[in-house]
Amino acid sequence: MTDIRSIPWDSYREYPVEEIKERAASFRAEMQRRRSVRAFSRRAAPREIIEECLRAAASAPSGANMQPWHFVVVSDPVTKKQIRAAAEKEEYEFYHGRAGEEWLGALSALGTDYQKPFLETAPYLIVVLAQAYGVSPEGRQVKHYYVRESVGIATGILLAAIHHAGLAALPYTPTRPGFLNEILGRPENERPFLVLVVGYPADGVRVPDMEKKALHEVATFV
Ligand code: IYR
Repeated sequence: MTDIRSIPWDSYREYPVEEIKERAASFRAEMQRRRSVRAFSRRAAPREIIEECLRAAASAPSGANMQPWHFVVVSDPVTKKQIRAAAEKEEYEFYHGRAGEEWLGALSALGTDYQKPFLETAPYLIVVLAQAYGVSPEGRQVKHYYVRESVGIATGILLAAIHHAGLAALPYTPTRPGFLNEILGRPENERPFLVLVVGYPADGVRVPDMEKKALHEVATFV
């Protein structure tokens, strides 16, 4: 290895192996309780919680440590209304033709349609943007690497952090998300990745009855 500027990893803690097993199982159980919800309460949640979850997300590994992400946290009611209106316009076209039969069939178990009231009711919309390239302080383009992988990892950590904190989230993927750049005034190098809708679930919220695949279906040990 080439000589690099390095520091000892003092924050690493090795637990006894029994404790590692317990930690793995308790995190597994905690993550298995997570559900995507599509009905949110209007109840506010402290911004500090969102800030902490974003700090966790921003700790994610990324290609050449370029950290090619930006998070816009929308709580302003007027902006949320604009986002809902623009999203529903795109989704209307999606559900009335653009999706096609196979896609609509796959979605039927979720009960989704073009209406997205949660974009206004939830206290926070975290718009995750992927930076296709960076821009130096002098205005030069800086190459970013493995952007989707990096932003995907950061988003996964964000979702886990929100769930672990005790709030609900919905990863919402607008069909044609370009409207988000316009509404939020984001630059050309940033592409919307997805929107995490965050808040308390609506009272008595219900979720689709569906299951995850078993370990042997998703993993192969060689
Ligand atoms: N973006 C649309 C459609 C949609 C697509 C997938 I794949 C989903 O898992 C859920 C929805 C919508 O949000 O309604």
